[in-house]
Amino acid sequence: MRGLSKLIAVVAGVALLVAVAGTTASAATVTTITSSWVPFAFALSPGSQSINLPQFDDSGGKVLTKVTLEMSGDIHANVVAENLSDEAVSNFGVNVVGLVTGQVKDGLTTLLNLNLGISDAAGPVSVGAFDGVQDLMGTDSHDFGTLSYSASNSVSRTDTFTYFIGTGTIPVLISGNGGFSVSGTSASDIENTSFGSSGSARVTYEFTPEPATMALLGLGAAGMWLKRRRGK
Ligand SMILES: [Ca+2]
Repeated sequence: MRGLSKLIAVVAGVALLVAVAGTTASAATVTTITSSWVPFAFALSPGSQSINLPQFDDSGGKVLTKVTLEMSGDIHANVVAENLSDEAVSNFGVNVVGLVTGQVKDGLTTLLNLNLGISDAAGPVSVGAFDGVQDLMGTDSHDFGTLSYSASNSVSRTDTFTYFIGTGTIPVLISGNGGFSVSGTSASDIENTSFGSSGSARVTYEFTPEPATMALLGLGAAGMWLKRRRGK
Protein backbone atom coordinates (compact mmCIF):
# COMPACT_ATOMS: atom_id res chain seq x y z
CA MET A 1 0.00 0.00 0.00
CA ARG A 2 2.80 2.34 0.94
CA GLY A 3 4.73 1.38 -2.22
CA LEU A 4 1.66 2.04 -4.36
CA SER A 5 1.06 5.54 -2.95
CA LYS A 6 4.74 6.34 -3.50
CA LEU A 7 4.44 5.17 -7.13
CA ILE A 8 1.30 7.31 -7.59
CA ALA A 9 3.18 10.31 -6.17
CA VAL A 10 6.08 9.74 -8.58
CA VAL A 11 3.73 9.33 -11.56
CA ALA A 12 1.82 12.50 -10.54
CA GLY A 13 5.12 14.33 -10.14
CA VAL A 14 6.28 13.31 -13.61
CA ALA A 15 2.92 14.32 -15.09
CA LEU A 16 3.21 17.75 -13.44
CA LEU A 17 6.76 18.21 -14.68
CA VAL A 18 5.59 17.43 -18.21
CA ALA A 19 2.74 19.92 -17.79
CA VAL A 20 5.13 22.62 -16.49
CA ALA A 21 7.58 21.90 -19.33
CA GLY A 22 4.68 22.38 -21.75
CA THR A 23 3.78 25.73 -20.18
CA THR A 24 7.39 26.92 -20.36
CA ALA A 25 7.62 25.92 -24.02
CA SER A 26 4.41 27.77 -24.94
CA ALA A 27 5.58 30.88 -23.06
CA ALA A 28 8.72 30.94 -25.22
CA THR A 29 6.73 30.48 -28.44
CA VAL A 30 6.68 33.62 -30.54
CA THR A 31 3.37 34.47 -32.14
CA THR A 32 2.85 37.18 -34.75
CA ILE A 33 -0.01 39.46 -35.75
CA THR A 34 0.31 41.24 -39.10
CA SER A 35 -1.95 44.13 -40.11
CA SER A 36 -3.49 44.57 -43.54
CA TRP A 37 -1.54 46.60 -46.11
CA VAL A 38 -2.65 50.23 -45.84
CA PRO A 39 -2.26 52.17 -49.11
CA PHE A 40 -0.83 55.65 -49.67
CA ALA A 41 -0.65 57.92 -52.72
CA PHE A 42 0.50 61.54 -52.98
CA ALA A 43 1.83 64.01 -55.54
CA LEU A 44 5.53 64.92 -55.92
CA SER A 45 7.83 66.50 -55.45
CA PRO A 46 8.11 66.67 -52.48
CA GLY A 47 4.97 65.14 -50.98
CA SER A 48 3.74 63.36 -47.89
CA GLN A 49 0.82 61.56 -46.33
CA SER A 50 0.00 60.12 -42.91
CA ILE A 51 -1.53 56.65 -42.71
CA ASN A 52 -2.77 54.76 -39.66
CA LEU A 53 -1.73 51.26 -38.64
CA PRO A 54 -3.25 49.34 -35.71
CA GLN A 55 -1.65 49.30 -32.27
CA PHE A 56 -0.82 46.08 -30.44
CA ASP A 57 -3.50 44.93 -28.00
CA ASP A 58 -1.59 43.34 -25.11
CA SER A 59 -4.69 42.18 -23.19
CA GLY A 60 -4.52 38.66 -21.74
CA GLY A 61 -0.91 39.01 -20.58
CA LYS A 62 0.64 39.12 -24.07
CA VAL A 63 4.17 40.53 -24.07
CA LEU A 64 5.36 42.42 -27.16
CA THR A 65 8.91 41.48 -28.24
CA LYS A 66 9.31 42.99 -31.72
CA VAL A 67 7.67 45.57 -33.99
CA THR A 68 8.33 45.46 -37.74
CA LEU A 69 7.24 48.07 -40.28
CA GLU A 70 7.20 46.97 -43.92
CA MET A 71 6.72 49.34 -46.83
CA SER A 72 6.57 49.07 -50.58
CA GLY A 73 6.38 52.20 -52.70
CA ASP A 74 7.08 53.72 -56.10
CA ILE A 75 7.93 56.97 -57.81
CA HIS A 76 6.06 57.43 -61.07
CA ALA A 77 5.32 59.97 -63.79
CA ASN A 78 4.40 60.31 -67.43
CA VAL A 79 7.62 61.62 -68.95
CA VAL A 80 8.30 63.40 -72.24
CA ALA A 81 11.83 64.68 -73.01
CA GLU A 82 13.23 66.86 -75.78
CA ASN A 83 16.74 67.16 -77.20
CA LEU A 84 17.71 70.85 -77.42
CA SER A 85 21.24 70.26 -78.78
CA ASP A 86 22.28 70.73 -82.42
CA GLU A 87 23.25 67.07 -82.72
CA ALA A 88 21.15 63.95 -83.05
CA VAL A 89 21.80 61.51 -80.16
CA SER A 90 21.49 57.73 -79.95
CA ASN A 91 21.65 57.36 -76.16
CA PHE A 92 18.83 59.69 -75.16
CA GLY A 93 17.42 58.60 -71.81
CA VAL A 94 15.78 59.55 -68.55
CA ASN A 95 17.17 59.00 -65.04
CA VAL A 96 15.05 58.87 -61.92
CA VAL A 97 16.28 59.32 -58.37
CA GLY A 98 13.94 59.25 -55.40
CA LEU A 99 13.54 58.56 -51.72
CA VAL A 100 10.35 57.48 -49.97
CA THR A 101 10.51 57.45 -46.16
CA GLY A 102 8.18 55.97 -43.57
CA GLN A 103 8.45 57.27 -40.00
CA VAL A 104 6.82 56.46 -36.68
CA LYS A 105 7.53 59.19 -34.12
CA ASP A 106 6.53 59.59 -30.50
CA GLY A 107 6.80 63.32 -30.14
CA LEU A 108 10.36 64.19 -31.17
CA THR A 109 11.62 60.61 -30.75
CA THR A 110 11.83 58.59 -33.96
CA LEU A 111 10.86 54.99 -33.16
CA LEU A 112 10.92 53.61 -36.70
CA ASN A 113 12.57 55.03 -39.81
CA LEU A 114 12.28 53.21 -43.11
CA ASN A 115 13.84 54.33 -46.41
CA LEU A 116 13.04 53.24 -49.94
CA GLY A 117 15.81 54.44 -52.21
CA ILE A 118 14.96 54.54 -55.89
CA SER A 119 17.51 55.00 -58.67
CA ASP A 120 16.75 53.84 -62.18
CA ALA A 121 16.75 54.80 -65.85
CA ALA A 122 14.63 54.58 -69.00
CA GLY A 123 16.01 54.35 -72.53
CA PRO A 124 18.28 54.77 -74.32
CA VAL A 125 16.50 55.80 -77.50
CA SER A 126 17.57 57.78 -80.60
CA VAL A 127 16.26 61.28 -81.25
CA GLY A 128 17.08 63.90 -83.87
CA ALA A 129 18.76 67.29 -83.39
CA PHE A 130 16.69 70.16 -81.97
CA ASP A 131 14.03 71.00 -84.56
CA GLY A 132 13.95 74.71 -83.61
CA VAL A 133 10.66 74.57 -81.66
CA GLN A 134 10.80 73.82 -77.94
CA ASP A 135 7.46 72.06 -77.65
CA LEU A 136 8.31 68.53 -76.40
CA MET A 137 7.20 67.31 -79.81
CA GLY A 138 8.78 66.42 -83.12
CA THR A 139 11.82 64.36 -84.15
CA ASP A 140 13.85 65.93 -81.29
CA SER A 141 11.51 64.48 -78.62
CA HIS A 142 10.57 61.18 -77.07
CA ASP A 143 7.50 60.23 -75.05
CA PHE A 144 8.68 57.69 -72.46
CA GLY A 145 5.11 57.03 -71.36
CA THR A 146 4.40 56.11 -67.73
CA LEU A 147 7.61 55.38 -65.85
CA SER A 148 7.19 53.70 -62.48
CA TYR A 149 10.00 52.46 -60.23
CA SER A 150 9.38 50.73 -56.93
CA ALA A 151 11.30 49.47 -53.92
CA SER A 152 10.45 47.73 -50.67
CA ASN A 153 12.09 47.52 -47.27
CA SER A 154 11.42 46.76 -43.63
CA VAL A 155 12.67 47.94 -40.24
CA SER A 156 12.24 46.50 -36.73
CA ARG A 157 12.73 47.43 -33.12
CA THR A 158 12.89 45.19 -30.04
CA ASP A 159 12.45 47.67 -27.18
CA THR A 160 10.56 50.82 -26.08
CA PHE A 161 7.12 49.55 -27.06
CA THR A 162 4.82 51.83 -25.03
CA TYR A 163 3.82 53.92 -28.05
CA PHE A 164 2.73 50.80 -29.97
CA ILE A 165 0.54 49.28 -27.24
CA GLY A 166 -3.18 49.95 -27.11
CA THR A 167 -6.40 49.39 -29.01
CA GLY A 168 -6.13 52.42 -31.30
CA THR A 169 -3.82 53.26 -34.18
CA ILE A 170 -0.36 54.71 -34.71
CA PRO A 171 0.28 57.29 -37.44
CA VAL A 172 3.01 56.54 -40.00
CA LEU A 173 4.23 59.61 -41.89
CA ILE A 174 5.18 58.74 -45.47
CA SER A 175 7.33 61.35 -47.23
CA GLY A 176 8.62 61.36 -50.79
CA ASN A 177 11.12 63.30 -52.80
CA GLY A 178 12.51 62.68 -56.23
CA GLY A 179 13.07 63.82 -59.76
CA PHE A 180 13.54 62.83 -63.40
CA SER A 181 16.42 64.13 -65.50
CA VAL A 182 17.54 63.70 -69.10
CA SER A 183 20.75 61.88 -70.06
CA GLY A 184 22.70 61.54 -73.30
CA THR A 185 22.57 65.14 -74.49
CA SER A 186 24.13 68.49 -73.55
CA ALA A 187 20.84 70.43 -73.62
CA SER A 188 17.33 69.24 -73.00
CA ASP A 189 13.83 69.86 -71.72
CA ILE A 190 11.67 67.44 -69.75
CA GLU A 191 8.05 67.36 -68.64
CA ASN A 192 6.65 65.14 -65.87
CA THR A 193 2.90 64.83 -65.48
CA SER A 194 1.04 62.79 -62.87
CA PHE A 195 4.28 62.83 -60.89
CA GLY A 196 3.75 61.03 -57.59
CA SER A 197 4.46 58.24 -55.17
CA SER A 198 2.18 55.39 -54.20
CA GLY A 199 2.47 52.18 -52.24
CA SER A 200 1.43 50.57 -48.99
CA ALA A 201 2.68 49.74 -45.51
CA ARG A 202 1.86 47.24 -42.77
CA VAL A 203 2.99 46.42 -39.26
CA THR A 204 3.82 43.05 -37.68
CA TYR A 205 3.87 42.48 -33.92
CA GLU A 206 5.78 39.54 -32.44
CA PHE A 207 4.80 38.55 -28.92
CA THR A 208 4.85 35.79 -26.32
CA PRO A 209 1.40 34.60 -25.17
CA GLU A 210 2.15 35.13 -21.45
CA PRO A 211 4.96 36.67 -19.42
CA ALA A 212 8.00 34.43 -18.89
CA THR A 213 7.84 35.25 -15.17
CA MET A 214 4.47 33.44 -14.98
CA ALA A 215 6.08 30.24 -16.28
CA LEU A 216 8.93 30.62 -13.74
CA LEU A 217 6.41 31.06 -10.92
CA GLY A 218 4.66 27.89 -12.15
CA LEU A 219 7.95 25.99 -12.13
CA GLY A 220 8.69 27.21 -8.59
CA ALA A 221 5.24 26.09 -7.37
CA ALA A 222 5.77 22.64 -8.93
CA GLY A 223 9.11 22.34 -7.17
CA MET A 224 7.52 23.19 -3.83
CA TRP A 225 4.77 20.64 -4.44
CA LEU A 226 7.23 17.86 -5.27
CA LYS A 227 9.36 18.69 -2.23
CA ARG A 228 6.31 18.48 0.04
CA ARG A 229 5.25 15.13 -1.50
CA ARG A 230 8.72 13.68 -0.98
CA GLY A 231 8.76 14.80 2.66
CA LYS A 232 5.66 12.67 3.46
CA1 LIG B 1 10.58 70.10 -80.81
